[in-house]
Amino acid sequence: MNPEKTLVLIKPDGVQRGLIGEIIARFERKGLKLVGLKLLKLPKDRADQLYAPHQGKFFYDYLVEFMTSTPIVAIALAGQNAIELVRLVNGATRPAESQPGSIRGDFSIDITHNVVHASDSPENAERELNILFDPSELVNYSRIDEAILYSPEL
Ligand code: 3AN
Repeated sequence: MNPEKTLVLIKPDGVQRGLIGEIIARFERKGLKLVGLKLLKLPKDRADQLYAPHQGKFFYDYLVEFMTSTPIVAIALAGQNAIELVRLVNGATRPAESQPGSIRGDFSIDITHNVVHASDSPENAERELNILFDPSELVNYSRIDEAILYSPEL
């Protein structure tokens, strides 16, 4: 068992296109547990922190402008290997590589307006969760289906 927490953002295009329920349902059905959830307009300073690793790249200014343009949804998810699994559910960054069946593969055609963001490593998951959530906003609980979702520790 490798229990992890990770951050997903439903980007402004996902919210504007009415995809919030569809996207959250996919993570729930996978067996990932919602441990934090909020709708917000991302302040510019937090967008800068979130995308600090991309500062200086040609797409940076537009990415920050887009992410702060209209509301987003921030989701904290927990589960076994959550970081890697969430990125599979989201699909690849490049539109030509995101498989049908993934969120990006099913709902997007553009590399910036690509509906969702997710943390890509344990270090970034911790860093990004701290940017979007106060620790008091994350909840600890058991889901009733955990006993059947996971095999026992052997
Ligand atoms: P991912 O979101 O799949 O982890 P990253 O971390 O490489 O991808 O990039 C973060 C975001 O920056 C992407 N979701 C996308 O919105 C934007 N981005 C990345 N590469 C490009 C690019 N070549 N042109 C425009 N936007 C890009």
